[in-house]
Amino acid sequence: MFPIFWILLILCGVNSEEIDSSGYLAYCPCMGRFGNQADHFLGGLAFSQALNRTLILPPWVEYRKGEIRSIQVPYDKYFKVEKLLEYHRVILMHDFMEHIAPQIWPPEKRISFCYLERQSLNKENTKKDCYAKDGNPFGPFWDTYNIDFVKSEFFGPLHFDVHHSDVAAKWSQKYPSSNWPVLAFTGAPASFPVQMENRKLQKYVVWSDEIQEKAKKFIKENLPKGAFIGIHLRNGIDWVRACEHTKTSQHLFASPQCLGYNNEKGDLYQELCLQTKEIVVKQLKRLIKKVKEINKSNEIKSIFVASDSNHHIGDINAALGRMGVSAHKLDEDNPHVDLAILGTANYFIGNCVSSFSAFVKRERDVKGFPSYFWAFPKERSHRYENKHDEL
Ligand code: GFB
Repeated sequence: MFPIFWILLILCGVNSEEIDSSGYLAYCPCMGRFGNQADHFLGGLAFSQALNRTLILPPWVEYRKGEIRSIQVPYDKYFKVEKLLEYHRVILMHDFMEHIAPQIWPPEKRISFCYLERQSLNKENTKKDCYAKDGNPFGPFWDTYNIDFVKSEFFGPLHFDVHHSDVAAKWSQKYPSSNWPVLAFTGAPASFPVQMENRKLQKYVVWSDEIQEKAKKFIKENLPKGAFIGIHLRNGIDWVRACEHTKTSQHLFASPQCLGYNNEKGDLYQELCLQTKEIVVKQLKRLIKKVKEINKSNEIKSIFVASDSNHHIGDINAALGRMGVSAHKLDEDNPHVDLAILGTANYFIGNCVSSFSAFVKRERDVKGFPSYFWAFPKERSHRYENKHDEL
């Protein structure tokens, strides 16, 4: 007999093939800005693949000056959905809510998942709960899709490290898709920084045509013909403050990308996080000279500078003008176009501690393009010279 559930779905106008009987996974990218969210995204993608659930693609959460509520930007504004499908089943959150949720995730079944109960911002709320919508961006995120939760589920001691344990099977045992068609997490089901095993998933995160076009247009219209170095200068006031932590920590944000996840390649130091203009100019000069020696037919003609604050265009032009190299930046503040241009540069020098730089490094690694970090390895170490000799 044809199961009544599927008859109902067809009557409701939903093709049974559209619904993934293995279930779905949603989460709020509620921590940090783009770089942090991108790290988490790779972990969330790996986790949903290990649990064999379709990943509901969260929008990117953005913050605008003067606005108290976050803005949710659909995943496909910046990246191609079809590329992700080469790795695993995914669906845009808007599409899920419009076509699938009415069938398998009605309002009374919406349960939020958190490891342990969280404290409410309202002290009068003492119930054990995830308070998944308390605060910004939590509330605005779920509100974008008119999602309210009726209950909380505390999933501890289960965790997200599917690479070093059989936890994926445990998730499936405890939360079978037949009873739990959607697992909706209060935060990303992933670690920060991204786990080493998940870095290669960057291959499936490919810029949308719109962003690629903007990047190409800028390069064509603004950079002199020839090779260019893309550099990331992270130097805003938030960063200056954050770099204070280099004095007391072994790792900060994305620093495992150069120091190694267990500090195999060294300890954290201030210059790795925040660079003087002298460090920047010196390292650029060195790279330009090296390229000149080894690749005469494609010498460096320009520097593309991406920065959250001070691009140092004047300083770089003053220092490199005599070498016939000019510095350029976007006219507008556009982090995604900055990233896309850095991803295509002939050479890249980034900030090892910044997860914004880390996005570029991963993209270039999967493409086989060369990347370097400011002040790494540490000056006066012989390894520093060797690294550049490798060019
Ligand atoms: O991306 P993100 O997590 O990287 O946050 P970090 C930094 C944000 O600053 C980016 C802007 O998402 C951009 O909005 N930004 C940084 C830039 N660099 C550029 C750039 O080159 N061009 C443009 N247009 N915008 C850490 C966070 O930032 O900063 C931590 O991971 C914490 O959570 C710390 O907030 C202070 O890893 O660099």
